[in-house]
Amino acid sequence: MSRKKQTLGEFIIENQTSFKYTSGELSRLINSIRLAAKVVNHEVNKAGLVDIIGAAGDTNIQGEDQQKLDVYANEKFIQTLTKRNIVCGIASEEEDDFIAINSQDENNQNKYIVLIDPLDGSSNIDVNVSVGTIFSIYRRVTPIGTPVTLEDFLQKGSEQVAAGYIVYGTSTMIVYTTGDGVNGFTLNPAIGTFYLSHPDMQFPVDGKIYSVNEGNYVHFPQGVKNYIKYCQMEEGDRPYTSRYIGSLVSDFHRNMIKGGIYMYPKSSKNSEGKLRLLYECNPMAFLAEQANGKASDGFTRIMEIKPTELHQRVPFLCGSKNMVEKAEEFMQNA
Ligand code: AHM
Ligand code: MG
Repeated sequence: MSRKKQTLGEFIIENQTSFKYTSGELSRLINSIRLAAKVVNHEVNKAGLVDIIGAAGDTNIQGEDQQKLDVYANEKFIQTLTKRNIVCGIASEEEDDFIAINSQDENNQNKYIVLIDPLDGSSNIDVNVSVGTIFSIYRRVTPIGTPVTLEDFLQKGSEQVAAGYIVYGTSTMIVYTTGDGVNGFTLNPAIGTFYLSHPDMQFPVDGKIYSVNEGNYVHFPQGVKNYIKYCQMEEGDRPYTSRYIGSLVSDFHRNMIKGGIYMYPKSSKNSEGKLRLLYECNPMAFLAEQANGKASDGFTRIMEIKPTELHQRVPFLCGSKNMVEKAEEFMQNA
């Protein structure tokens, strides 16, 4: 007889007490992300119908302006996170500055900070390719009941209390960690429930997939070029397979399941790379480490980098441990 699958809601309640700051608030926070994910998923799934029901910039039947999906996702996550009296500050890829939530109110006991990329890889939407949401959660460092400051957001990735992503793919999934391994939940769209489908996810220690935008090859540092050539060389279990979707979440997700490395190095065009430390690299690095993988900028562990700006970019290598270590070796010896 098949065992009943656990829902995300049941999993959150069951695991609440194993979390070191157990107060139920983090569980409520994850729950609010679950809710926003469903709403955004519904909208993302309709993206192909824009020609029929109206493109962004059009006016809908109620006379409201239609929004671009990344703007829509941003609003939905912010609205949902703001309502619950748990979060005191939000930073988003879509907002220049952080948003302080009721932080002038002395009675406000909210202690969590959320950093979010509401719809990453959004250029893929127009062509029906999967996109994702990435989130990262911290406890504030300034006193509760005072206004949040930039200092609350510029914490090292190693201080994260939870992180995860939603992948809007052939199935929609939430994958997250609270520092006790990584679990993945798949949405059953017929009933709007996420089920635990991928318990205790782990990167294979070795892999055979490398994911990088090779269009930038000539602009990459020599160490990265050397590593790419190593991946392509006919020797042992190589050449590796090249797979690049151009949606960080999807490339990461596939590599975690199959074994692989994702790279967005710096280049002569982008001196710091492209990806943002606080809401793209740190949460993925936390997930990677919790899944027995690794993340670095080629020289330093991502989660040890002390951020100096909200929208800071860093070079990013992430994936199966042995592959990341090999790439680091090439970069450090070039
Ligand atoms: P975005 O935040 O503007 O969507 O950019 C992030 C995305 C990642 O998901 C993806 O891996 C990368 O940018 C692709 O960049 P490129 O097209 O330069 O290869
Ligand atoms: Mg992004």
